[in-house]
Amino acid sequence: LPREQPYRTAYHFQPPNNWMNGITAHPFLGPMFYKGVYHLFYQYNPYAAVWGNISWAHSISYDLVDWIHLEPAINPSEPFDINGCWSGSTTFLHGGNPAILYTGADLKYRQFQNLVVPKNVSDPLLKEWVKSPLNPLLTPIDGIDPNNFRDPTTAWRGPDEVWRVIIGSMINGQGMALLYRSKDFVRWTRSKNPLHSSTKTGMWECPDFYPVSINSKNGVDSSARRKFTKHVLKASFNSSDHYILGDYTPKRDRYLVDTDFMDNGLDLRYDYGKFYASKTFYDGAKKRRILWGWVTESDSESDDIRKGWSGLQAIPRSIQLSSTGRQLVLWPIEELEKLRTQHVSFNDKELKGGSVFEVSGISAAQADVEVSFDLPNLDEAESIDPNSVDPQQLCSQKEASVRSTLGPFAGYESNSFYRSSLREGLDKTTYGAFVYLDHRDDKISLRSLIDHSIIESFGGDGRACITARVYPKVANDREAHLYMFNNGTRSVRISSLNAWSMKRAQIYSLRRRRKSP
Ligand code: DQQ
Repeated sequence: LPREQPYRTAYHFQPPNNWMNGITAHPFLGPMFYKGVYHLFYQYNPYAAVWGNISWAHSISYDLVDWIHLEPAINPSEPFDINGCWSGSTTFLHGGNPAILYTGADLKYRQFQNLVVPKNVSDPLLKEWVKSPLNPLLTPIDGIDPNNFRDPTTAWRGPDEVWRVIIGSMINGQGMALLYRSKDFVRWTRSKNPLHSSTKTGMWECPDFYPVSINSKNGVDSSARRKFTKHVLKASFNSSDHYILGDYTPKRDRYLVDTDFMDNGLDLRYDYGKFYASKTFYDGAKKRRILWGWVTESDSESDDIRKGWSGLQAIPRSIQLSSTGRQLVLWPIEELEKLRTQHVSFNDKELKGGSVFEVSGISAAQADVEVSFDLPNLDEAESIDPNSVDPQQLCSQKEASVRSTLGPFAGYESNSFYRSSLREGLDKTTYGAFVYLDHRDDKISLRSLIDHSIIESFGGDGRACITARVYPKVANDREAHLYMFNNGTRSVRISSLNAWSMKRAQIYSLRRRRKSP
């Protein structure tokens, strides 16, 4: 990494420069290609490292690890999108051709839903897209707030062959997913009732709605009609991606939820750290559902302008329903493991109370670390009522250095965590989450992906994830170290530790640099 760019990542997705935000369309695997190509579209400002001039940048990959940046697929050009081509999604129509529905903003930031289709479906890279002459397809009428009407999902087809799509909104202070139906993907009718709404949230951005299998690891296509599924509804609000589970019957588009958004003591989130405006897609080649999420910077806007870029994508995660059926489990896609290189490992090591030791032999600033602990006798642990305690607040009050009998022994941390706090003007929020354990569990595990200025952690085999940004002042690159610590008074036992240095992903750009308009 160039010395002047210590915070650029080595294996996370980021454009060559400028501003990036949420995934606009889900990436998809082109079914008409000889070799499958993953397409990723994301919100991008081609001119600066701040939000504005939003267009749909386009990158392609064969494995979701190495990327080629192409020219943006959709740019503002018409009255209904002149202020930005915002979030949307791709859907495969009959015959397998993709179509995109996206939100356009006009001069007053009023929002409209528009359609684009590939100019040439036989181009495997789908470089050029054309806006439908019928745009805008949906306008904010009949009580819809024109400034809160955006982010259409991937559409799905019911047994009646009618398409459904939901759009994020807020009406009378209630966050909701407006539901529309269409026979031809062009003329859409609003359903009398939203698919779901909440009095406890504000505007829902980037909703997502999809089936997950019960008792199977396989992902499910949004339009598939399978019996043993639950439906996930995700909405982005309060700077987090929250989800609920329920049963969906397409006949009357009824969605009966198991628990609701912001229910007491149960706030299910994809990630309890920095992770927003995410989107899933079904990868038919590997029969899995994959999640992409946007990770913002924690430094200031002037820092972003100085470094010339802002925003990362988290490593794509596969999504499954947990064996309990009560939550999702998320895990980095297996393809990432091809970047693993130098490896250190050991088993069964006692970590005495108050001790710390260094794990050496890997590059700590660019690493994949898996550790599991024997679950200690919990009779001696302090007990907490999850219904009345907010884990993030608890972790903010009691930092890792506060000693108790058992722990905190949360494993390890990169030196960059500490040193990052030397810099001024950063958002240094502490995150925290509960990990739900099963009475059969005899271990507790943590995997972390460390990549210069980002750390993604997966607790309990993906039952609770936390993503954070770090901007080390001193502990950059080779100066970063990895430590295991136990700040409790009792010993804990590391059942196994595996850590790898990570290679850089191969990123090529076929994109022109642009000057301001
Ligand atoms: N940002 C987009 C919107 C979306 C929000 C505009 C998510 O479409 O609601 O860039 O960050």
